[in-house]
Amino acid sequence: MFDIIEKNRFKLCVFGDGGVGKTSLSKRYLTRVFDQDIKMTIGADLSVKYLEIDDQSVGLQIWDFAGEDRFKVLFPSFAKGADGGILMFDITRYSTLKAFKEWLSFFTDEMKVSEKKIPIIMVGGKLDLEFKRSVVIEDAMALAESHNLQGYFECSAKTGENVDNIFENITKLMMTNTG
Ligand code: G3D
Ligand code: MG
Repeated sequence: MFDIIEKNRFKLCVFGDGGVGKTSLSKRYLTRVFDQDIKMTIGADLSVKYLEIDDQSVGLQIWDFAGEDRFKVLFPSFAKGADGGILMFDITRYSTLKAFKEWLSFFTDEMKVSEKKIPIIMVGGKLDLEFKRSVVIEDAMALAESHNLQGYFECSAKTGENVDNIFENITKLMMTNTG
């Protein structure tokens, strides 16, 4: 990260119900995974990705929330100082979409504390399991729009479909947001 200027370093939080594919998505995208001990300490996996966007070097710190109820008490420290969010659900499990509102309000409550307005996008995972889809795409998109989220994507960590695109999009949104 040495030659990456401060304004191009971002904290990106990935959150949503357990089992929706957060860790698989992050792993699929990442080059480097930090020590597992961090997971024990903060209930999240933390990793770093470097990328080039519009001729600028960017350092992405990706925080992957453990998501289990016993870790929810740690959510504020997870969300603190975030520059962007990926709110994830599983297109094959409708219950994970229903949990959307709760996750979003957890996260935005933390953002209110710091009075920071940041981009959040919604991501439906496990697109390779289209035949098991239980969430209608139009419903999910409408939900994202009605909550003023800045994008809607679906992806598969298994096939890699749309994975890079998602991280590039949220990174560009964060860059625009900070100017
Ligand atoms: P989480 O971090 O949100 O809790 P994980 O979710 O990334 O741990 O994934 C939970 C389970 O879903 C895992 O299966 C994982 O392999 C599977 N999964 C994640 N992403 C995809 C995907 O894109 N397609 C398919 N088909 N499966 C996916 P297990 O069986 O290990 O529980
Ligand atoms: Mg996980």
